[in-house]
Amino acid sequence: MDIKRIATEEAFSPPEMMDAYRGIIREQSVDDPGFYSLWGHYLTSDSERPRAIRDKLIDLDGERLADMDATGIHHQVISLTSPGVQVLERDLAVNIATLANDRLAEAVARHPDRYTGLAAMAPQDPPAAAREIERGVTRLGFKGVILNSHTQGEYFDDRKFWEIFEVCEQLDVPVYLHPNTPSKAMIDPLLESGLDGAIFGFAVETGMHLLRIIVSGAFDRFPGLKIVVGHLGEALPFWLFRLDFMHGAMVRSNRYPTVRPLKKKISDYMRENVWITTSGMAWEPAIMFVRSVIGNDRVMYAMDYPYQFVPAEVEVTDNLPISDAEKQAFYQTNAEKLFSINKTG
Ligand code: 1DF
Ligand code: MN
Repeated sequence: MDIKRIATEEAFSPPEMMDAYRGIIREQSVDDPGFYSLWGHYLTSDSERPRAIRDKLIDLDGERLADMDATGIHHQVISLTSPGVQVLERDLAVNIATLANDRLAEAVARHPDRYTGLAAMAPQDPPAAAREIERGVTRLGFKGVILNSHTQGEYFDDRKFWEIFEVCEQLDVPVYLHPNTPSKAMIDPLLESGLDGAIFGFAVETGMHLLRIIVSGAFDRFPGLKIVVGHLGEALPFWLFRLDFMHGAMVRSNRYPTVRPLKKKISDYMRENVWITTSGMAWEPAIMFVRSVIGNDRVMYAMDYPYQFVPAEVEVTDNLPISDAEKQAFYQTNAEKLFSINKTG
């Protein structure tokens, strides 16, 4: 069977954004300990992995395509690396999002069969973000939007961001809710033990963000909104039973004025509005579990290039104990449908 492997959480950065990050580190100009932990490491360390990541992030041609060929990845869904422009001062954030989108669109135009792009945007300026998403989708051909979790401590359950959800629902493009380091208000106990990054803090932050969005009623307001999460759902699939039980109990007993009844159970939104990728989770039992509770038609492959460029991991998903048709859905057709990727691509 001729299966195309589509990797759905693959990162890039224009050099200009890396320069902006260097400026923040030099000036210590944002109050975001997670940012310094993450990018202080990747931008200043001389060890092998951060050096390789720095080089691969800014490449959208030779090395990236060679790495894809070497691992049998036919197609990447590419997005601006975390935290994207969300850590930048508002006007610079708007400008860098535009620049990143122009660069990514040019790369997709050079390699249309190999890349699909997601639009970057600056939640710091919601009307500008909505306009940039519209430009990205209707003019640049992007097939979704990247949201790198919190924006300077703010989360998308806040109604001030909902015009961004509204335009995504209207354009029928998914929002990839990608990790960021935990926001300042919650990072301390993780940071002091070295657990703030991709090892665990990313999932704490991002799983919580998705839950905040769900319990806020955002999917009742925008029933067509589609959200993608990586890392096998940032641990939420394992929690569905308890989430449903406790949310129902809390609503019935009126425990919090902010916890309102929802039209559906939390697990229903997870199965109807959420898609899940395997980024960083090349582990058969966990993948099989998530497929069983979320559905085979909404679990997709992701590598997390260049952060987790481990060629041998592709064998794990190649060897999943599923039929060829299911494997084609997992690697290819689920992503083609969700991101409207041309079948010939
Ligand atoms: C890391 C992992 C960094 C992921 C990422 O973006 C990232 C890491 C800055 O290992 O530090 O996207 N990830 O998704 O697992
Ligand atoms: Mn990632």
